[in-house]
Amino acid sequence: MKCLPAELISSLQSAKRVTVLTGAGLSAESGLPTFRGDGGLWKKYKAEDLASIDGFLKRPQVVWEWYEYRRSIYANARPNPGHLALVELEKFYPEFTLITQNTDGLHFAAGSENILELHGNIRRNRCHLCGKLYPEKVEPNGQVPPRCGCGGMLRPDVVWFGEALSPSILDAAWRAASQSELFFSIGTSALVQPAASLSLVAKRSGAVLVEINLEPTPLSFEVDYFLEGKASEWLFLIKEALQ
Ligand code: BV8
Ligand code: ZN
Repeated sequence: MKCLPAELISSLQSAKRVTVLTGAGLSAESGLPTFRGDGGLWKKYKAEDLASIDGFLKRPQVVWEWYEYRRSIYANARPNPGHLALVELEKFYPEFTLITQNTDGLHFAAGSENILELHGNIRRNRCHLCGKLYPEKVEPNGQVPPRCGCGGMLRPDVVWFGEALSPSILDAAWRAASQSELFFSIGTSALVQPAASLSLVAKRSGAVLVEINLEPTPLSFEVDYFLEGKASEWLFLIKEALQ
């Protein structure tokens, strides 16, 4: 039977500025594959071939079709109790920032508001040349990937390996991490940079650092609390502790 440590409950109840970083593990309970766990996307495909600039420029059609396949899986995914608990936490705290590495849009769908999508959103497309944004569903106009009016190729509006994150989004994430009293790293393998550094920025700035994961990660020896198990189960207990 899981229960929250008493000191963590008092930190939860007294905090004013809380930041949460989520990864694919939070969406696993919505049926979406993670990247590095069993059955993960990077077990079947090579990340550098499909989620990188080089991979896209080398084989744009293959990459476009792989994202169309992923979007078909994401289309049926719904927010799970872990996403919904985070919506309640946002209502409870005066200052709450939700930083996500996930590109599935499920935090928006759940009703979270102050969201920073570090790695973009697979439910949008953009022109690789001029950056113009396009909706998820675009007319194939006979070419794969479809073309923008400027002639550029469309691609999902995500951040690929080797691409820089949006400076304004990264700035806001850095600021939230450095000002938070309580920082949660939830459902992430803490391997991808610069996202993974945000937990350490929070810790170094004096935040209480909490990790929720099925198994330890490279971050685990740095945290104040490691809550082993499913994100939705721990987030339910955290939400209850705030009622
Ligand atoms: C950049 C979008 C610079 C696309 C993604 C060497 C050392 C350090 C860094 C680097 C290096 N070489 C290269 C780099 C930089 C590189 C990087 O970090 N590489 C790593 C892998 C070594 N980073 C970059 O390239 C970044 N850009 O650095 O730019 C730059 C500057 C200027 C100019 C040009 C360039 C860009 C990184 C973003 C890449 N894009 N995705 C897409 O989604 O298709 S990354 C991808 O990984 C996803 O976004 C995902 O969110 C992210 C992180 O993965 P996780 O979310 O953690 O998922 P994972 O499967 O790994 O783990 C799931 C966890 O959940 C597990 O721990 C599991 O136990 C747990 N879990 C499962 N179920 C549950 C659960 N936990 C709780 N409950 C459950 N039910
Ligand atoms: Zn264009």
